[in-house]
Amino acid sequence: MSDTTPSMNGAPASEREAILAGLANAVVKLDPALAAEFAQRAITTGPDAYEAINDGLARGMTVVSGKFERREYFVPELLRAAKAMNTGIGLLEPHLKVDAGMHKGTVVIATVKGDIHQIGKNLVALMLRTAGFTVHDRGSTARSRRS
Ligand code: B12
Repeated sequence: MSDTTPSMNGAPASEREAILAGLANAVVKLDPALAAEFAQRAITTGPDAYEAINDGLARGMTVVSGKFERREYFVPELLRAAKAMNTGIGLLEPHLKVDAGMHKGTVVIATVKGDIHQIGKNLVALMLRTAGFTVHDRGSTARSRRS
């Protein structure tokens, strides 16, 4: 594919790749302002919001995970990476294409009490909503059983 070949979303392939790389890089560089800048560029020119989240921001978080495991990043860096990721998602979310077809079902989702990880859970909830499911998100303090 040449540098100026249009992608499926309108933007040239090189521009699309640059935006996806920019989103990933913003998370790796722990930079919410950069994440916002590239999210805005995605909204204006493509790739679409789903791709921008999955192939951009989430790809960056995979790199961050590797750095955490190699002890190059620690919890404070993870928090800043999460902030960058959430900033990008917040801007992109209203632009996700929602499947307005048949109601597919209802899902209850949560992170169990004691575990504060919620980026993956939030992402899954977002994707289920855009796919036509009703999602009850119980947040990140849900008890694992009724007391
Ligand atoms: C970011 C992060 C954090 C952030 C979380 C910010 C937030 N608000 O969510 C912060 C800094 C708070 C954090 C804290 C801690 N963390 Co942490 N964290 C991570 C890290 C680097 C990335 C997780 C992430 O968001 N990934 C991006 C998302 C998009 O991917 P994902 O979570 O995998 O989700 C995808 C799939 O798993 C799946 N999925 C997820 N949920 C669901 C639900 C359903 C229903 C379905 C179908 C699919 C699905 O779909 C998602 C989208 O593709 C991982 C490393 C890793 N390898 O995962 C460690 C990791 C999860 N953390 C870990 C640890 C140990 C901790 C701490 C205990 C560290 C400490 N010493 O304090 C604390 C936990 C405190 C607590 N009480 O919970 C360990 C967990 C080990 C374990 N198995 O128990 C990991 C694996 C790192 C490691 N290798 O040691 N962490």
